[in-house]
Amino acid sequence: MDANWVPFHPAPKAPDFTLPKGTVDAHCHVFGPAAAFPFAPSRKYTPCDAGKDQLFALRDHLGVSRNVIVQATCHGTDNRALMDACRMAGDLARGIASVGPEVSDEDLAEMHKAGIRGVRFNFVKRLVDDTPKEVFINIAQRIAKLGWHIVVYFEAADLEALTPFLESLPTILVIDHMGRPDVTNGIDHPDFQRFVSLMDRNKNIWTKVTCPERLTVAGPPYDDVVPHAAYIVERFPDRVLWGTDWPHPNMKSHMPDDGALVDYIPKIAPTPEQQQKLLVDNPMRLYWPTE
Ligand code: 0GY
Repeated sequence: MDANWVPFHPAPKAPDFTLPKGTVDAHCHVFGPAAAFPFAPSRKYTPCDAGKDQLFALRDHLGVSRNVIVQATCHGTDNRALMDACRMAGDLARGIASVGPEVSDEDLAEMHKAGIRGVRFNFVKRLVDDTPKEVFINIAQRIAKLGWHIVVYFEAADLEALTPFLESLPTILVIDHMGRPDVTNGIDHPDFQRFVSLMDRNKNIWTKVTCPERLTVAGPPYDDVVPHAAYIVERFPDRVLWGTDWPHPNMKSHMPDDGALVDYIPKIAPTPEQQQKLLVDNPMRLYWPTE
């Protein structure tokens, strides 16, 4: 583990907010454990172990029913820890993988069987080396045939340049953490409104109203992020997802209490209708569709 690595909260509080039955944590990760699932040589950080058993214990502690586990960059394109977690959870987890151009159709079929339902395209320079757009386009065309979708992670400054590429992709896109707005700019700022208008124009684009702990400048309880997230939930109630982001990779300023992250939900989704869509109906439609 990196010398300055901050491990996840050892004992999150019991949430005061009672999650609706069937809540999905639609953004979380597993790290290793490294003895069973070594980290990738190409990784930009080496985290603490944070395996499936700890994730499932957190799920039960918070009152969450299901997880969508997103491949973390410390595992590169080796999806074994992710697939193992999905298999062990049975129908209670789905996964988002990272794949390279070398992935075979057999690999993809195996992933589908394990519960993988999408791939993540990452543009955050401190996390990954550049991938040529043609590689992403080729992967997108292949996974579209499986009915999968694409999770996209980028920084707000990259949105303008990425927009034509994003709008050319053939599947549902789920954008991580509202495109990482600078919350010191208000919701009327052109950068945030650029993100809003991308979602307005493209009904296939969804977003996760996640990671107030990353976007905050003020710190817990993250009230400076509420206006942005509440705006997105109100405007796009059918295309938003929530998640913890456990075990919170690369958090340096502080480590959030996952129970407090649950208590933040009613601030951004104040009505029971919004909560039901954000926490249950939307992720179920995307990850557990009734065939
Ligand atoms: C997140 C955010 C981060 C890391 C990763 O895969 C990852 O390593 O996603 C980050 O450092 O901002 O969504 O977990």
